[in-house]
Amino acid sequence: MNKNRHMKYGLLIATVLLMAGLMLSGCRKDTGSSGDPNDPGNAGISSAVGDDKTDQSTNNGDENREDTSASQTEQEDEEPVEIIDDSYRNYYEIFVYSFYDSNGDGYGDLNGVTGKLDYVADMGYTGIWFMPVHPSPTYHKYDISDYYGIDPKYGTLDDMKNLIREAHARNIDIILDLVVNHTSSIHPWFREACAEIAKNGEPSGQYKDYYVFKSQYENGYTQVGSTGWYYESRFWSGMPDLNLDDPTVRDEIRNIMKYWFDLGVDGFRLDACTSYYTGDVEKNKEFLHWLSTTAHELKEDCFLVGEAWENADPIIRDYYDSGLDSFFIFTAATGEGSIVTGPLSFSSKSCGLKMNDLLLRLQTTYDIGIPSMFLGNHDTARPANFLRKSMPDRVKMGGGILAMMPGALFTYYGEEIGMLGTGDDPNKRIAMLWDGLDTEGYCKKTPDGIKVNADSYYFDSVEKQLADKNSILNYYRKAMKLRNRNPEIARGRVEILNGLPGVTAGDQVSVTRRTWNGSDIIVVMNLNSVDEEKVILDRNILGYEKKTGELLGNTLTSIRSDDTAGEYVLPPYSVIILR
Ligand SMILES: [Ca+2]
Ligand SMILES: [Ca+2]
Repeated sequence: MNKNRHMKYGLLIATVLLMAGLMLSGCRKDTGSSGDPNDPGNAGISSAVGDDKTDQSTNNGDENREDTSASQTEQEDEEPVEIIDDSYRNYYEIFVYSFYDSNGDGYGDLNGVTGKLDYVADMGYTGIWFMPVHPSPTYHKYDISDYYGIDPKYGTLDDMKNLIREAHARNIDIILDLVVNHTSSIHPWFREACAEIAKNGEPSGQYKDYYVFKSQYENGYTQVGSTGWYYESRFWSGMPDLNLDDPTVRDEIRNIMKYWFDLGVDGFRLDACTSYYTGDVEKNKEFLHWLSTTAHELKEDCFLVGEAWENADPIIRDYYDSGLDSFFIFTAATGEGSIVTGPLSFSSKSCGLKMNDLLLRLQTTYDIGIPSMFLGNHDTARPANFLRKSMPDRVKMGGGILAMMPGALFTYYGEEIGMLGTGDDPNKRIAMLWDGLDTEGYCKKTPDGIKVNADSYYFDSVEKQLADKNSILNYYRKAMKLRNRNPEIARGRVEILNGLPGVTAGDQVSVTRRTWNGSDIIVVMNLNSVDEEKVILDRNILGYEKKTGELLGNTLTSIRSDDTAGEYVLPPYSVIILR
């Protein structure tokens, strides 16, 4: 192992023992085995789910040759893992509103999150990104009316302080959404500025330069009452754009960051950072540079990640010149992104090579910063939608690919149980299914009052999936822990091994070396959705000892491995780590 000086011990032994007990509680029917006949994913492609009608013998006919190290790997999964105190973390994105209701008023709240921190930690997450928690007139709270407060539905400032303390005690960093492209239209700054215009017929007073007022209508502007003035409001009238050129506004933003850093917050996710100056990349970069410099002066090791929703790699690459720690890699995420169209493509016969292409492109393109990898978030369709709910192994492999990516990783709450959500935003933000629709903690007040019922959840609850070894949840849990146990994955240089001497592997298989801090591992991924793949890796040439970890899309299959001969037979959608 490496000798990183900043390592700390992570997990709670009690939780580990509890989980070990749950894992042994038996194999239940696969949570996703009820295939959807209407799903096009079922046409022509055999989904390798653990359903009775799926013949596992085609993948793995010989139970006797089952890998004897499998039980050993399972034990290793449960061992406490050292969490490195840096920004290459597994972040879990939480929408507090829909997460866990601790006081029964129907809304999720901060104390509900605190009560679930053991769950978050046990899943292998080492950071949380909170969507806005501040007072706001909307359910989603992306229009903030007080940057220093906590929305009363979510709790109090003391609840937040307690949550931060409890999270840090579990080695979980906290990052907050920093929404400074705009405020709410009910923010006192904006109300005061508008009152001055109504009174004096033109912008005046203390807040006249906080927003962008014009005396002529332009696209993206809204009229101030019945005056002859208009304010910039790129998203909608309830979100007036701040004037980020104004030094006083910058002072306000600095004060907001300082306030939350002083309370223990570890960083920020920067909302809508390409809209700071609409259509002006250079000015956006200048502001991001200021923001980054200011934040790191306040807290040297803070983590800032920008939401630059761009579909072209060169533009995001360009944004890294601002010096910001990280940006979300939208080009890899969603149903149209390069993860789904590359290594998870149905039509390609070289998904392994496509995985390698993606890894190399990330490395050369984002060498100067941390790529923040994700599949979906609160603004996109959920991964179980675009990876196809009828193919749970593919849904799992999406998480497996994420877990094998360099950089920081983000999972949107509910993704780990395959929750669905597409179309209008509220559908993408429904309540976490802990147990049932009437059990403790379920958030009954739905976003914007949309109708949610049992059909809104295709896969089982957290409770049921915890007890099912073959569930999406237990796959994610194992994937996150594998990532934590092998820090080379998030932080290491990638070297493609396919085609090199000593490597025999088909094009559906990705074989890469990851090197970091004087230590290296080999990651082998079978991205063939239907067939097993045999891989031969010469130990003398490649310099590894043995298989130390694995991820199976279907736990009813198994990996056949012979470390001495360097021969491994990987079932569809499986991953092994050699060290
Ligand atoms: Ca509540
Ligand atoms: Ca703006």
